[in-house]
Amino acid sequence: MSVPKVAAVHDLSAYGRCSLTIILPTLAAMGVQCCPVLTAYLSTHTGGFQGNTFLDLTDQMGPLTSHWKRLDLAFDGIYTGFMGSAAQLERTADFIRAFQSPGCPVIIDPVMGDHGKPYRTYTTEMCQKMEKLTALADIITPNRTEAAILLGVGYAALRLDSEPESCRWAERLSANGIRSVVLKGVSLRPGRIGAVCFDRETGCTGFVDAPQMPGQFHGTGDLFASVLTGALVRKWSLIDAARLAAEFTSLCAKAQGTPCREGLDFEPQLWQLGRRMAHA
Ligand code: PXL
Repeated sequence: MSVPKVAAVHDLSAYGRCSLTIILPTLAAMGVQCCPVLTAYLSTHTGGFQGNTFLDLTDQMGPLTSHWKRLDLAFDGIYTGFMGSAAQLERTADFIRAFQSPGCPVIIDPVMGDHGKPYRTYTTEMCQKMEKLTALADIITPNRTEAAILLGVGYAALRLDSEPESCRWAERLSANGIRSVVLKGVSLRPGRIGAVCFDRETGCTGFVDAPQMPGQFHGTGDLFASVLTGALVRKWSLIDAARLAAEFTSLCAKAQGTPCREGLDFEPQLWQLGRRMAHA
């Protein structure tokens, strides 16, 4: 089997695990090649550290897209996440339009916020453009905050503690069934956390969960979406990919125990992900 390739439109934050410092090793452990489309280079991520540097690489994205088109490159998946500016969202849409093809799922993690609030760098314009960008997605992976922003409903109204209600939100996010949805942060039982999945291929909703560790761990959303992406391009079904993502994220949080802004110590656990892929 040839190694599947994922074009990952993300930033590189040098310290504090998130985005590419999670995506590159995770996809590699799953037997997937990651081709980064670098949006920005930061000294740290923006959550929990103050005064980070931000080298904006938006101007590189157009020339990179043209060069890859001239080379006639093709990908088995496109995966996008955190955005640094409104212009970056436009270039990302151009990139997706240039490389989207049948058999190349576009996975958009609409990173915008958490705990009911947008991240401090996200403007209203960026949130509106993110909502437009999700129209290009085959699969979206919002958390509760992002789902509320995408649907234009209040955070408090979007409860994810009952199965029928969670399923209804996931279906609404599918935009009439045209895209699949993995809605994260669903907790139907105390001590468990997971996601409700709407699969546009089958029209069915399903639920996955795993033990929930107390506290907030930075970068769990990126780890979850990376594992999901890796499994999808290795041709796992949506529900199996989401289950693996929930279980592996939980396993890493359990192994670490102490939440911190440096993110999950996921590296020592990657061999387990490799083993799951090898035995699938
Ligand atoms: O985890 C998402 C993410 C990615 N990249 C940067 C971030 C964040 C979340 O805060 O700050 C730079």
